[in-house]
Amino acid sequence: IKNITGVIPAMVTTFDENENFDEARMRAAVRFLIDRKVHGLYLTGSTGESFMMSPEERKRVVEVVVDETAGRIPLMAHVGAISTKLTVELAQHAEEAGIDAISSVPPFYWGFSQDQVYNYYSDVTGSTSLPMIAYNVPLAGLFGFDMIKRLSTIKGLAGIKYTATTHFEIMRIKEEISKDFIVYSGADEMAMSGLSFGADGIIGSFYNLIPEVFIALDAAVKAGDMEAARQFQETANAIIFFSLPRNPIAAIKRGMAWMGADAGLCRSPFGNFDKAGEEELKAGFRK
Ligand code: HMN
Repeated sequence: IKNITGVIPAMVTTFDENENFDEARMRAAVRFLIDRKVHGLYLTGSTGESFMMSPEERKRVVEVVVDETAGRIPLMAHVGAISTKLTVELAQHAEEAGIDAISSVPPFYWGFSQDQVYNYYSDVTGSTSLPMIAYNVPLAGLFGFDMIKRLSTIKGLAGIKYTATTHFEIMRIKEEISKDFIVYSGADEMAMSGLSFGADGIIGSFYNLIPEVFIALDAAVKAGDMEAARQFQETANAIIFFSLPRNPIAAIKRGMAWMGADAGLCRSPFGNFDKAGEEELKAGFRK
């Protein structure tokens, strides 16, 4: 896991016109991202629309991406589901398929107790020999620092994907838990902040679309060139904030299509762009 750092797209899942998983488009998207020098891929997360997919479909996506990647870059698979049993099944499948690390949101919807969440991570992490990256994201319920600390005591729980915006905690994790506890910053519009507060890498949706801007940003932060980093962030944020109110996952997929990797469509109820919407999007991105 030590070598999974840098810019990691939370990869989109490609669906066809009938909302079925489109394997050929997925393979093309993997090649597109590897050609653009991303440092790894994060599969079947929120951006991958995983909560709208069956377990069999999620497994198939993992298998296809492992096959197409052929070991060229490291792969993480988000295996989160509400029940421990299903998550363990997906985690063990990911390990057999050849994934390098697993990740999971906490069980959500019923408002599980801290002990239940802890037990979930402990059981899932113990079910494979892969490192686990816990996922701190407002949509599934943020952990809070004490819970992060508690989760870090689980053997094999190697780090956290931190999609909260309270970045002082990234620094605190490195200081009070361990500098070896891995942190991936998850808010693309704050990538510079996450990296400069000590994150080991960044995982997010927009790295499917404009990875080179973030690869340059990451390099600038590492070189201590904060002015250059700020400019890259500003460029990226124009695209991010134009997309956010307009169905961002579908927008990312359309943008990839214009660049030669048709990442297909989104599943309902997300919806997609009609011709006029796509033209407006294109014009907005050009600006
Ligand atoms: C994933 O699991 O697919 C992600 O990595 C999600 C990622 O962290 C995104 N956050 C959410 O979707 C809540 C961000 O990339 C986000 O889309 C971006 O920062 C724009 O706000």
